[in-house]
Amino acid sequence: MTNTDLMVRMLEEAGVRWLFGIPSGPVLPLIDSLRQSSVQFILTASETSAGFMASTVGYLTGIPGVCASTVGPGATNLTTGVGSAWLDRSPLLAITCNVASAAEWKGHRRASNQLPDLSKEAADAIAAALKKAHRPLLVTGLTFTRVSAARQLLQFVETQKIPFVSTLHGKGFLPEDHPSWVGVIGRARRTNVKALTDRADLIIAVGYDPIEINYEEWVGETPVIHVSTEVAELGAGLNFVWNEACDLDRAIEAMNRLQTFANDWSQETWQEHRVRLERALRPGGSDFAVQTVIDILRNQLPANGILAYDVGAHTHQIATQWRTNQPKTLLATNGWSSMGYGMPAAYAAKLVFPDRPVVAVVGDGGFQMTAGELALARRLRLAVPVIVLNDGWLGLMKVKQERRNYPLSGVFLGDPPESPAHYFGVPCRPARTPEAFRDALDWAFALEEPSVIEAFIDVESYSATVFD
Ligand SMILES: Cc1ncc(C[n+]2csc(CCOP(=O)(O)OP(=O)(O)O)c2C)c(N)n1
Ligand SMILES: [Mg+2]
Repeated sequence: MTNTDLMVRMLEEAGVRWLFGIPSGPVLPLIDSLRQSSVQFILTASETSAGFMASTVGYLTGIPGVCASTVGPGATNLTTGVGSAWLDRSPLLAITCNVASAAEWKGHRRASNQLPDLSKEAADAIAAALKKAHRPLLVTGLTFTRVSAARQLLQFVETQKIPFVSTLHGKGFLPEDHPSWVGVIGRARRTNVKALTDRADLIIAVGYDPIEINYEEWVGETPVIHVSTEVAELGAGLNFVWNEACDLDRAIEAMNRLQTFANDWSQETWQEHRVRLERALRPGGSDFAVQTVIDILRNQLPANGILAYDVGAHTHQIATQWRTNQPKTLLATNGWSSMGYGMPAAYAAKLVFPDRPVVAVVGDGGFQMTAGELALARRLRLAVPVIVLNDGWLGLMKVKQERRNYPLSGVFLGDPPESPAHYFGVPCRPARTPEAFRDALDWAFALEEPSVIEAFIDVESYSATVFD
């Protein structure tokens, strides 16, 4: 048995099913050992995508996603995906080739079963704070996505009759059609959401990871109870009344056993807030803007369908506008936040769940970075529609220049050309109206192969929704 045979056997024993990457001379023995194994080698167009695909498999399955590259440029390309997995907290194993070096990497490990059970102390702290509070608010985040039974927290919400918000990553782990749902923090129409969260006089953060949005950016001096597997950093001005690392599942169980504490919120307040938010997300102007695309797609994608999206102005809009009641139906990067994530993530999701509809939404800038992966989708016949938001701009950069009163410069991609019949053999259709987009989606979902839909949207609506 060779070293690479042994590596591959270990991957098999861990339940790994795919290894993503691009070979080089030193990687060839590994590729050769894979041939006889249950682990499939998936050739990507760039190592960056291999890293994103591995990160997505890790997130969806809990088994580390595996990627491999050559030394030097392969490894530096791969690190973009590795960084993304690191900050999105996805298990990932990256394999590259060795060069002689004295450097030694020391990792650290802490299994979740080593976390103290502070459930009683946490529940006591919450009870004492709830007793004093008039308008408590619950927030969930990235760490909450790893609890065993996220839905159980709904019992706490309903017993205490309190509203909840989430971060982008927390979406779907509590149902977003619940009367207590009041939004997503820090994304499109953030000021609408902040108008409500600013009224809270207690923030109960369950599984909140500041990697997405630092507390400093939105909580002010409001008392915070931080219940998570990691303690939060004590930023200046923050007012933590509880901040301990503990077993989150046990803490939620204890929270559910608390008696009801009265508060001053009313469901009407939350309902009026939601109506205002929905309206603000859909400013008038063009008939065919990002919000139209999102509404139509939401309507046509089944509840168990998976949407992977990229990084740009559209990320902000999707995070606030998209509604889901199902965990892990939205794939996005929100820490490292690298463009180019959306397409590989969607393809990885289709490998993991071949029987579920999977779709990618990407900006035209991100598409130009990753279009080569369409060749991968064609080779593997991954029936994933890629929706390109062809607005002609690095939309997020355009909005940022406007907000900071810079003249627009260096952010125009050019007027989008007519759509080609195909990219790398993957068929493509244009959509310039809501009707054409609906038809194109029907066409794409009926195909048993990959497709591209180019939605020629008006960029201007972002100026009203993103960073406002
Ligand atoms: C690899 C990488 N480079 C640059 C950025 C900074 N950045 C964030 S969004 C964005 C523009 C994205 O444009 P596009 O893909 O067209 O999406 P849109 O904003 O138009 O929705 C840029 C340049 C980034 N996040 N990642
Ligand atoms: Mg764009």
